[in-house]
Amino acid sequence: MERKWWHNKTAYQIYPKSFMDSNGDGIGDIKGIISKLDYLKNLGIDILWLSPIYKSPLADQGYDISDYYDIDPRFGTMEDLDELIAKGKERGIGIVMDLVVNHCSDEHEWFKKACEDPDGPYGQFFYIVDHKEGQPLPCNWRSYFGGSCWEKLPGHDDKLYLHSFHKKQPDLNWENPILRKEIYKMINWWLDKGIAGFRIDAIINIKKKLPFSDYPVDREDGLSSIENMLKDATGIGEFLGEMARETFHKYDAFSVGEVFNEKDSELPLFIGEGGYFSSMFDFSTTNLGLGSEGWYAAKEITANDYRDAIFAAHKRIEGIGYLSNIIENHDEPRGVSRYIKAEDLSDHSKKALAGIYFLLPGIPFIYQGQEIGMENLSKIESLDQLDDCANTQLYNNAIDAGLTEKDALNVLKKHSRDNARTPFQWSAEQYAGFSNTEPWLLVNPNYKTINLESQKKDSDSVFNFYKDLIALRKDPKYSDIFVYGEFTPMHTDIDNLICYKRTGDKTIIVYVNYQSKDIDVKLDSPIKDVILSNCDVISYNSNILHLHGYDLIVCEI
Ligand code: TEU
Ligand code: CA
Repeated sequence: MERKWWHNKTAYQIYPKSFMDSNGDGIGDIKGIISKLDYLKNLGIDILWLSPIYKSPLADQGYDISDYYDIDPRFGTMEDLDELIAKGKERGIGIVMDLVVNHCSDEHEWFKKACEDPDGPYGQFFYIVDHKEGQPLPCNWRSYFGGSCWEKLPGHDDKLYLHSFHKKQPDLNWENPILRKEIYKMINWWLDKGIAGFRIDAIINIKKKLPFSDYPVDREDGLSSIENMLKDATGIGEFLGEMARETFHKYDAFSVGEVFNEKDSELPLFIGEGGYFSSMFDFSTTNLGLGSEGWYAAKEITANDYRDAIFAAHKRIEGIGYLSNIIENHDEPRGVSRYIKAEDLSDHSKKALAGIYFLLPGIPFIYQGQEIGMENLSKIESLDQLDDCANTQLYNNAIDAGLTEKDALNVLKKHSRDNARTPFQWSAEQYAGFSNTEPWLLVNPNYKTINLESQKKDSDSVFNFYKDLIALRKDPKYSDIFVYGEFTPMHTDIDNLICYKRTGDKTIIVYVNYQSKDIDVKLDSPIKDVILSNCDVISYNSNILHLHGYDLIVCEI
């Protein structure tokens, strides 16, 4: 596989609104990010992905863009961003922007013009259909945020427009080559500004199965998940290939797709040599336990479920391309709260989870606060405490299924995206050192015990363990093995043991006892050296390794 500049990098995702507030308005901003560049450099970060900071009404926290060429004043100015790009470069940190082009905001110029003249050129930028009151809708697809994906076109009672997400996020019509050209022009404008690339939002949604048709109803609301239609949509490669050729490939830019439901046969085209994207995220664990009813009915995840999912994901792309590995992001609950049993949650088990994903093949992404072990909110008393537009569906689904209000709030406690959007916990000071005024979203009350300040000087902290993991991946003795080495799942017959081998000019085995009880593992070969672990005491002899609960041992054999 041709070596690319991004292969041996460590990436970090910032949710700007919650990272650092520099001007005391309770909202994170670009100057706040600039003030933390040395922190990120010291941590060992090479690629910095910013969730959207473009002009937006923030109906979906910036994933509803009203001007692709301007920065929302709540986050700062274009000059601030130019400064961030330049100062990032001085530190060897490339800025990756969020490319949100399945939809724009209903406050975007294009949509306003479409409403003025639905039959004119801008009307063709969207999916706008004629519709008479009382007639059936063009199709029964459910928006990702609940309810029908059809909404009346403002000012036109006889027309509807399509929105896969929020009704303030009208879908752009990628079947229109003029629209696509506008998108490519915008992408290249940003790449000319010197950003390192893009994370590409919800991109699998740009190709619909047309003409519009109903899919099997899968819930009480009489609608059908959009994902049922996506399974039938073919031909997305025409758009993705054209976009890559017209943009990313011309700049050797890093591009990572937020791709769900891609087909096995498409993988080489998606992330293979010269593929549509440099990489795509491994989402193999994010929907574990989820059925068609919704999150209120999700099953608990076992260690074997988690292991089998990530192992299958990596075997599936073996020899094809690169995955970008995560345990969380701005759409997910905190990884340590999602993938570690509540009764087992500790710094020890948080480090075990970190080691499992971090030493896999591919590019590790750290989401802001993950490096200090930030957790879900421990209590949610009412919906008003939260903000995310996706909470309503989560909550209503549970209530409609007969759960009590208390249990429905519990579903939010486990699955609301706001769990990942509470302000970064810098210190035990007021508002966790994020701002000197009340932040836009509540600070997790555990900030007094979980914060960066208290961990920086503690060599045993989660933070310093992440530093050790990043340093290990960059260590010239081992880097090639972790970046390009073979990946071999091991002992998949042993319950709750997550074990894999990485092979290059040396052989490294990662052992994780992902449960609270101790186990003994028969060694495949004598241990030459323990190169990283989360435990104080390691007991092994020439053929047995003893693992306490949540012990992680990385050894050279
Ligand atoms: O998320 C995309 C997304 O959430 C769907 O593709 C996903 O399958 C669905 O939500 C079920 O989990 C991106 C952004 O990351 C998210 O924050 C935005 O809300 C969304 O797109 C719309 O831009
Ligand atoms: Ca601010």
